[in-house]
Amino acid sequence: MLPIKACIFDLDGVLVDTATYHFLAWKRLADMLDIAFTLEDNERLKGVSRMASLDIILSLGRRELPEGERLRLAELKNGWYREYLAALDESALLPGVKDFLLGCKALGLSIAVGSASKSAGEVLESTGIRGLFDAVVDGNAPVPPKPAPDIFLVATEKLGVRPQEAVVFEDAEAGIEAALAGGMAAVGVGSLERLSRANLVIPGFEGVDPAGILRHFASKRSSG
Ligand code: B16
Ligand code: MG
Repeated sequence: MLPIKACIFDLDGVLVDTATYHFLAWKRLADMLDIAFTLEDNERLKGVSRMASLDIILSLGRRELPEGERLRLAELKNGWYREYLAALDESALLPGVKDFLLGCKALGLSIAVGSASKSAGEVLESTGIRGLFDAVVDGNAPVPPKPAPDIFLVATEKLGVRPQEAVVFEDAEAGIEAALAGGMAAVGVGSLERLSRANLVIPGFEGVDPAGILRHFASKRSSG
């Protein structure tokens, strides 16, 4: 089995607390449309592209709308989301994230971002971590969205590693499926119940040592 050489991080909900902002903006849209939308429903939107997220909300309200109107609503939500981003700074990094990223680099691992968001570049700049990454692949890449593995596969190509040499960190079921479909190891960041398909689940990065993650996968691989 191949050793781990790279870590690929999802952005929203893994590195940065922007998942809350996505929810608040979608909730505002759902309220405007008079569609009931809960935090539980929101789990289905995590890691999913903007238009696919809108379609999930419309299906909750059993609505069908023409393409032009759907585009207008998605743009409205994005405008509200970007209002939240205007206030973003390093304090939006989730606990332990900066130390974990620096720890990966100290171990000689390559690190990349693999996000479905078109605003990923701006979020990385505002939170001051853009310069740490060897590669960034975001929702502007012309590839199919998660759960297709392409966003992460492009990241491994940019890093010059094979998929089997990479670990993906994800908070969304769609992202875990994408990593596994691409032949990468998947670490769920969040609840074990929701992310049970992952190879390993951690609640967050606080107190987590990247060397421990490497040891975990090294022992799994040597025991087959
Ligand atoms: P945007 P990730 C995803 O980012 C979010 O989880 C998802 O909720 C959002 O709809 C998607 O990005 C698209 O974002 O509307 O900004 O292009 O978790 O893959 O980093
Ligand atoms: Mg996410």
